[in-house]
Amino acid sequence: MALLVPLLILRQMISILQSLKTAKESKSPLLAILIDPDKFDSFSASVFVRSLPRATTHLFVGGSTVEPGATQLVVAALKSCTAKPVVLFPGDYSQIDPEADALLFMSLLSGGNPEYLIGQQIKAVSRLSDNHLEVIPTGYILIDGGHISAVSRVTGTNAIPQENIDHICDIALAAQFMGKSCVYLEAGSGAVIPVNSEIIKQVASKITIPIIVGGGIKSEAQLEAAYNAGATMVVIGTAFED
Ligand code: 1GP
Repeated sequence: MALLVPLLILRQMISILQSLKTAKESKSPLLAILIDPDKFDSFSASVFVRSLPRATTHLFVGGSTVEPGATQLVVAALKSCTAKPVVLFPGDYSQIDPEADALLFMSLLSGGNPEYLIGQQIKAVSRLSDNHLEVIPTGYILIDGGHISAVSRVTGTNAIPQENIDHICDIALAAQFMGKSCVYLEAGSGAVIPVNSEIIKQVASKITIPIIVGGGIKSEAQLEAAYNAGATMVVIGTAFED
């Protein structure tokens, strides 16, 4: 018990949500590299960690569909060779692993499928009650990235066209009013077109919670454009895999 207390304090000290808030306030944006557990070789985790871009602040783990147990193997492998925070970005509740540092507890607000608005979240509860995984309430908004994304396929929902900026802003503000701690603007993994800077800018002008942006970001210019428009964190998966 005596040892547990400092561990709990340490976990609280490195709250991921707090780091998002601090990054937003100090305008020091964050970079998360997304790992798809089905494509990751856990035996090469240390090589992977050494190859990360220097600017990497967080590791995200998850995918729209993942083999049972794969997430847990990846989290364990990463935790054994890096101190970078490991954040779950799950496609469904089966990907929740208490050994990670935090969980984006997402609700897909852009689509009308109750399973991804509240169904998966209820199923997740039994995996969350007895551990200290940091749970970050996240409004997840799927925006058209120029292709049919895995999120769209799995959830059976349509992405919002990029030109519907007012609608995207309304969803983001609704997320804030509902008590979400951050908003994730998602163009979908492998998007042809990332979330437009104007969307990020408009959303950032309406809400006060941090904005995470991901999907199709491949170049330094796109990364900088997202940061300059108001993204607190950018998530890159495919470009780093490639
Ligand atoms: C997907 O936003 C993430 O959920 C990352 O997308 O793989 O296109 O970088 P990419």
